[in-house]
Amino acid sequence: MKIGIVCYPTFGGSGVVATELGLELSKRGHEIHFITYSQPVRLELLSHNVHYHEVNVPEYPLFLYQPYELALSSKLVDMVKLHKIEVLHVHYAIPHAYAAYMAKKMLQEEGVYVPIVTTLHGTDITLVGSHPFYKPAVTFSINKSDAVTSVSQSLKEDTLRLFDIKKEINVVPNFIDLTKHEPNFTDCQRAMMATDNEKIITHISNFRKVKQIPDVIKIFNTIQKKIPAKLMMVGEGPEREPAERLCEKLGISDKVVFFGNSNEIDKILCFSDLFLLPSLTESFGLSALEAMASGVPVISSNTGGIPEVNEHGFSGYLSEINDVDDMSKNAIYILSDDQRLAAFKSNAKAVAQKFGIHKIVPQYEAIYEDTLKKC
Ligand code: GMT
Repeated sequence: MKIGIVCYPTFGGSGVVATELGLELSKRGHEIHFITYSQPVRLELLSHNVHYHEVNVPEYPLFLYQPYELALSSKLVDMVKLHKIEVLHVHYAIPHAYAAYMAKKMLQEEGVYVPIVTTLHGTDITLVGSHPFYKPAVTFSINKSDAVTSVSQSLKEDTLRLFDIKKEINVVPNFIDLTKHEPNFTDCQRAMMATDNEKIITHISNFRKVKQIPDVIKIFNTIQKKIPAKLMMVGEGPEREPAERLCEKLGISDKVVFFGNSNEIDKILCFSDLFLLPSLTESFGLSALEAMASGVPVISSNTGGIPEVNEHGFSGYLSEINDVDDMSKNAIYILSDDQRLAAFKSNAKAVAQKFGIHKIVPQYEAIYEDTLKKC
């Protein structure tokens, strides 16, 4: 099939999932066209069946806000016609589902039919999309999609609760290329980061409020009082600077490394002993799955889709949002006994197998085929 993929090209989970999906589909013989405003961060190699088309938004001083949706839908029309794209798969409803619907209608005027598959990722529903200023347009574009998927059962339920949705929502969980997390794939440089007696704790996110970064620091602060440890903070975002200040205030700056954004998270996860994800909400928690695939147990909040990924008492522990004391207690419990830590590590890896890329991607292929049959 010739598939157009629209996503945010940034380090966010939705862009990562869209990019990994496109790359896997290309390996399975499909022709993939990424259509977005810059080259997706995990899209390193373009090839004969992986293409990238940039959406340009010309600046005009009259506009306080440049009309990205308009530029995107025009680009979609042009690319569908030029490359004979058969299906458009848009990741993150805002504004992609809306722009894709407009493109579809414009194409119909010219006798070209292209079905739209919309994947809901989380904040497009739980935080941004349900805002009254966006809600009618988000509801409309979800209902007008030819197929709708959500990355967890929890996100499906949130969508049905928050919006008046007439369309069937298929749950297609996020996935992971397990081979990239195999020890022999990664050159593990643990000795560079910590001594043998220190445990390595990791957090990866876009450092937004929803990630509860102060909780990450507080949990680590409690851990390091009992167990020699280092904290790896990976990612960029508005909460990074306050986090650095909090570390200074607590006198733990020498034990915390801020990496910024990284394309090599497997290299950081390979030497990690524990992953912290105390988010306020999380439709899935792709970073937790990436950690688990590397054999890193997860201490997380019990929110959204996280319990569909992190199995309480097996691959890690779940605590109520903001319950820093419980999360610290669970972390110390796992880390304080090497045999127990080894068992949690192997459990985490075992759970991650359920989300292997080869199990999940065929589900998307079946959805594309189904939408094509109906047209
Ligand atoms: O986590 C973020 O804030 C980024 C966001 C995104 O849209 O890129 O992530 C969402 O989609 C990911 C991929 O499906 C999920 O793993 C994340 O849980 C979800 N984030 C939230 O729901 C907060």
